[in-house]
Amino acid sequence: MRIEAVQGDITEQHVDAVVNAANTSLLGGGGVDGAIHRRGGGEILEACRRLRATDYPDGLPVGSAVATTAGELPAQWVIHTVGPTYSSSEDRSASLASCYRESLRVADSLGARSVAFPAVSTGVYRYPVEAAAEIAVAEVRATDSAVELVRFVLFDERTRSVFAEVLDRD
Ligand code: AR6
Repeated sequence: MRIEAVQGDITEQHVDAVVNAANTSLLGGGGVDGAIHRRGGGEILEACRRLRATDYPDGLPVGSAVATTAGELPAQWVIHTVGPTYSSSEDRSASLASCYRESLRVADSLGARSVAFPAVSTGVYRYPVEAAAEIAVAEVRATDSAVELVRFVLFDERTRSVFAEVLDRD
């Protein structure tokens, strides 16, 4: 598996699947989630509504992942995952690791060979970037998957350089 960190917009990635930093409702929000629904069109929201009406009446649990069409995005699928909100009093790293592991499991079930991830939980959910990058890289490396390319797509240069530094460590 090749793992890389680039600066960019996740909605523009030509990969098999892009991961959405969603919330439990699956019905949209700001940040990556807002951008994916805006650029991907209404088909993604329709698919999310169907998931809520069928498999996830109570919403998608934190640390889980589920796929929908990518609508008008260049990718084929969106894999929605729900990161934990950061807490200074409770260690939620296992939930964040689960987002990466479960997203790769869903990618495998789709036959996706290239997957782009945003820095899940580091925006609205306030997870510190350094800790989030360490969890993301360690979990992707530890996950047994047929995915050949994992691309971390980071919106700003600071976040990209933190991910690149963690990737370079060993
Ligand atoms: N491409 C790549 N990265 C982006 C993009 C983009 N188009 N837009 C923002 N980022 P966030 P979270 C970066 O807030 O912390 C939503 O309202 C951003 O700078 O998108 O998991 C959901 O509905 C940050 O580094 O996700 C949830 O309610 C990173 O992506 C909640 O926010 C993640 O920021 C999820 O919060």
